[in-house]
Amino acid sequence: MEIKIGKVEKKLNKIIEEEGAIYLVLIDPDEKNIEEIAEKVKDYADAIMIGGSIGVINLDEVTKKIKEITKLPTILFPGNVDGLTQYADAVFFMSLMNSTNPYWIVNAPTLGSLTIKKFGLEPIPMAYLCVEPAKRTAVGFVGEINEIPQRKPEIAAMYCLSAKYFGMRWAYLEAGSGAEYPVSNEMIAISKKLSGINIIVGGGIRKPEIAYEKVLSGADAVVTGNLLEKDPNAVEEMYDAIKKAGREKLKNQKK
Ligand code: 1GP
Repeated sequence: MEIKIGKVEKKLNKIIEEEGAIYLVLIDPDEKNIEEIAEKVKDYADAIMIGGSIGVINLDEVTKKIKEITKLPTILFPGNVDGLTQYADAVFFMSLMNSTNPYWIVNAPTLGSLTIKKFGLEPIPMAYLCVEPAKRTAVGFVGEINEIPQRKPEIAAMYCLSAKYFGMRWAYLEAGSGAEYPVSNEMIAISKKLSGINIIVGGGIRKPEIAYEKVLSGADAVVTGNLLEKDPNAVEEMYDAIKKAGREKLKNQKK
């Protein structure tokens, strides 16, 4: 039987093809100013990710509220099996491949799989890879990671290739929410080149010029979380930088 790609993933792929990159805004359901963020980002983000590493409360209500404000696709980014709601459109079906605990690699997604089916959520298969300095952030602690060192970009690239061979269509290079520095351009470039799958980059991206560099290096998607929690207006400049870099990347590819 042929594996079908769902509506949300198709839409994201189309934007990547036409605009060179997508901008994903991560909303932590525990944040206080969710309505303000959703209102502000609705004209800029390509999709909204909903999730957090340290437990979730009111996920149903938060997701419903976001959907009332914006028509953007909502993609769950579950920190554990409790990060699922029937009110979202899709879910990153992810394996934290470089965890030291099999729970995060395969058990959590397996325990969540029946709920995903029952809720009718579109699963988007993704390798979740935690890169230095993620160990010093919540995801590194909770996910018990074997951190990929920044000076060994080929290790991240190898994981992305492995993800592709496992049939995953996306890999997320994660430096951790609030990271002091993001994933390096070199790591992004080599990961994209070796695997060819969609590369998402996030963690510690706070400036438009940094997002711009990440896209030009080969990122297909940039995620910001903290930035907009502090200043929802920052979405505009971030969006402009990502789309500008996307256009340049497409031009370079044609040369
Ligand atoms: C976390 O990569 C995301 O999973 C976002 O990180 O909060 O640092 O933008 P920031």
